[in-house]
Amino acid sequence: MKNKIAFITGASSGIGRASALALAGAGYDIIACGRREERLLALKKDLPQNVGYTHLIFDVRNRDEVRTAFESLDEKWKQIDLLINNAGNAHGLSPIQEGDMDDWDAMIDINVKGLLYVSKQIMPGMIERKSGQIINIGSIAGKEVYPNGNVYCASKHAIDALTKGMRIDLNPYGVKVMGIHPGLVETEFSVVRFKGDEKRANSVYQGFHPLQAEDIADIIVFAATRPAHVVMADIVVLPIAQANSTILHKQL
Ligand code: NDP
Ligand code: 8X3
Repeated sequence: MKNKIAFITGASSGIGRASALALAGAGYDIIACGRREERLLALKKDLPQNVGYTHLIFDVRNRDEVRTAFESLDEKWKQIDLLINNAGNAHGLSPIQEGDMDDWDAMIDINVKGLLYVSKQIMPGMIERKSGQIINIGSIAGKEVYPNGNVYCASKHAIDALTKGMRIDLNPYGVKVMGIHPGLVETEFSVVRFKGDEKRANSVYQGFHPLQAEDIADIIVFAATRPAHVVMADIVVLPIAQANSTILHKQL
């Protein structure tokens, strides 16, 4: 019997990379996506030898790049069982009246439109085969709004809404749809948010034990390995120090 195939966006770092490793460990063949090819080549070296691997380089903001990348796959690789819509990031953290419009464009285009462009390529095959699973990586920022989070929170609320919408529209075809909404996970997320300011980024994760990318990957593997009749629909996962999007018990 052939391995199942997972298509993971944002597999070059953080949650996506950890998910690729965990799903490969669970016997999935991996299609790893991102813009940084050297990272995806490094990922391949870390995967077990007994799983299939291929990678695609595209920017989720560019719908032609997304389509061309998907179409470049061999037919066998197009039979995707599991889509992890993970690529995303925050750009900036400032009051809305001071927001940078390029940052706004980036967050809406990557987090929302990118997820749609990728899903648009993969949903038809799942519908035709009447099977498949889509896991969208939202955020606690998609359940609550915190000061200065404005547009990032809006983009993640949109993912929550799209996840619910996908679950409804794909329901007749037996396609499972899930949202995972993490709190603070220690990845490159804050380096991107603070535009390369490593000191500021590191300070986000000081004074408490943040979630690790592997914690989210564990949940993904658990959700992906439930019996056929079981859908894990929605989960919020937080580090123990975090009560919600604004209350964080730090011990500095
Ligand atoms: P990372 O910055 O470590 O990873 C982000 C990934 O997204 C990278 O692999 C990056 O790949 C990819 N990506 C970013 N922009 C694009 C783009 N335009 N086109 C294609 N790929 C892109 O952060 P995380 O692992 O933390 O983030 C993953 C997801 O988890 C995001 O959706 C984030 O919002 C969400 N999340 C993160 C939390 C956290 O605290 N870290 C908490 C809640 C949710 P490359 O640069 O190679 O293109
Ligand atoms: C990432 C977590 O709290 O910085 O989505 O928005 S948070």
